Amino acid sequence: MQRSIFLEDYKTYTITAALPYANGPLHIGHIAGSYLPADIYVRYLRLEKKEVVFICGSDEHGAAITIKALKENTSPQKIVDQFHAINKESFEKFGISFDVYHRTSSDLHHKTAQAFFKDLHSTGKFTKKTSKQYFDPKHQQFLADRYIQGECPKCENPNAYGDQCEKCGSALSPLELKHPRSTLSDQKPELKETSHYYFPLNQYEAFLKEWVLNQNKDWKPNVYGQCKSWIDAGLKERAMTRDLSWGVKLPLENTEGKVMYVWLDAPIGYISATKHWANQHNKNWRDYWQNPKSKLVHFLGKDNIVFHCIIFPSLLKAHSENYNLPKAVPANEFLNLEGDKISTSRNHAVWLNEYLSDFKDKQDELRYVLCSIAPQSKDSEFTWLDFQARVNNELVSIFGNFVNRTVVLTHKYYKGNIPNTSWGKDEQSAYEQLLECAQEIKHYIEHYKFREAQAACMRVARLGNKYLADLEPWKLQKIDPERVKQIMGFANYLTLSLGILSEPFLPFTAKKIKDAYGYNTQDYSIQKENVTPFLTTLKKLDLLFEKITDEQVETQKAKLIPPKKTTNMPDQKEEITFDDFLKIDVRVGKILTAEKVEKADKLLKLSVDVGLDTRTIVSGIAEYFSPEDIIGKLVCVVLNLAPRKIRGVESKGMILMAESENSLTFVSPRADALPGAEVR
Ligand code: B3M
Ligand code: ZN
Repeated sequence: MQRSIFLEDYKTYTITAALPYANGPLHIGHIAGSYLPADIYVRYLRLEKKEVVFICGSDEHGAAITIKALKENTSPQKIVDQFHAINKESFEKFGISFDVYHRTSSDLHHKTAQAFFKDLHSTGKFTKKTSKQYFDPKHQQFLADRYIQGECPKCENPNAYGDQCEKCGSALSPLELKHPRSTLSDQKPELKETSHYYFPLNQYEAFLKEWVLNQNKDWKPNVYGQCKSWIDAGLKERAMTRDLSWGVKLPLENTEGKVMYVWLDAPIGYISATKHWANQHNKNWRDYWQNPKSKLVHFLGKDNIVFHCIIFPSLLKAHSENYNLPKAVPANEFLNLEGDKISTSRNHAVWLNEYLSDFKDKQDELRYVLCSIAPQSKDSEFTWLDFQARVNNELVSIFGNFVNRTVVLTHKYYKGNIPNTSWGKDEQSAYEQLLECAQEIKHYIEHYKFREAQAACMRVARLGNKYLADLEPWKLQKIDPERVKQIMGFANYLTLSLGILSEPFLPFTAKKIKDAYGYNTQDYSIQKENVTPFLTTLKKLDLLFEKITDEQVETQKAKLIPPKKTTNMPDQKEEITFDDFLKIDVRVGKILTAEKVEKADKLLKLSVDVGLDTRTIVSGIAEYFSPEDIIGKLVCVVLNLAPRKIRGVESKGMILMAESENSLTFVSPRADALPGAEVR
């Protein structure tokens, strides 16, 4: 077994986990990709008594949040306030032990990001360029590539996006699309001149080749490989500003309406979060970002690799102060779910907040399974059946079973007072295996191999089960109680060691075990001299894990299947924006007169008081209603439908009806609604 890399020893550790966008809840893909591995690593560092700051927070800017606000007719601030609170709480409940969970909408972040921008600008690190970009005249805003749709020039797909055609996979630029339209207003966008600040990434090629490709050959192959293909493909300048109202304003004169590009401000969010934490804890943030004796590690998912390994390091390099570059970026691949990609829009996901309420106090069960299947080197898959199998066959049958046997026997034979005796050769040999497991756990964590580390931890539980099963103290108690004391003394030693070693992976369970022994030190050592002093009494402990039932599995699986249609009603129509909906002017109207239209069996000619005027509307309801039935009725009228001539009669509007196979009914307001009242 290789020795610990802590031989290099750093003074402080700056550990970041990607800042999730505050526009939706977290799902298990996020957790398995970034937050759980980061948390395991950090908990381990703390147990090894390292000075660590574990940084995260909400990424609260970007076009996606602005668009969501627009669509939901609310403000970006309201959206990020809502999801910042939800996600912060989920992380806490799940035991992700951030030292700080900051926000990029905070004042401190805006100031920090602006100062960063100013440094780069004033030292000539940006170039300014003017170009023509699509602009939505209705919404008075420039359109991010994703918000322009049109016909793909390669395959004629009418719904290609400004950055990509999802049908043929071609990478596109907005100007290549035929018949472009804004996804905000559905209207044709205009081309308008705008100036932006660009970061010439191409000038950092030599630096990146040396730093990433030469000096960081030990990075995970998936990370190194992605960096290499980016660098090999040739680096291009990238716009660092956007025409948006939501974001960090540029700290320059005459730049109204421009903000920093979200991928420039978000990683600076790590720095502002550190400042926030340092202010509160009487620390110096520079010790964590500018002291070469600090180790910076970024945890993230594969879609963020380029930003953390190529763009952000180049920006840090360009800054006039000496910032540390990451020592490692142990990014994970993607987690799939029940045979399909996780999809937020299709609701094909296991949401963390829902899991936490469906499975009360079962954080460690999900942590265990997500760590076991983490997509460390390639995409992997979560299924509920596999979740059940791992919990039942591993946590319940191996881990829980061993601890429970120790607890039960110690109480049965000694009322919880742990016998203190010497060790024989069985104990000595098991001790050596325990030390070996502990060494493996450390080695694997230090090399970001968390699946392997957790498996090594489970070997301690297996070792304990085997130790008891081989020696069968329950058979010896009557004939050799002295030997049983020895066995049970050592079984307790193994149990507490398991509690200590499992804390990075299963912190809630570890705490229960440690508390049962009154073990109260922050230490990751399971050496004899460190553990034995705590082996005096063992409190009673409830079962640590319970089996996941088939019903629980079925309930969770059912959540993922889109609800079956129970009627033969037509499918939902294509989604429209709130603005589209607002275009329709629906009012309360009162039918004043009604008469049949000559030679048309289905039509009635109505005069309707719509508050603003009394107008003629022709309606196809004669087969269901006779004129005398409906005079005086209150109805809903689409007021602004373009007038149409029907059988020679001009119809100005439409009466809303609820229609299914054999029935037609009016959508009628209550009697106290007034003609002209708006229906929304
Ligand atoms: N918010 C992207 C994401 O959530 C982005 C990460 C920022 S890390 C500085 O995938
Ligand atoms: Zn195409």
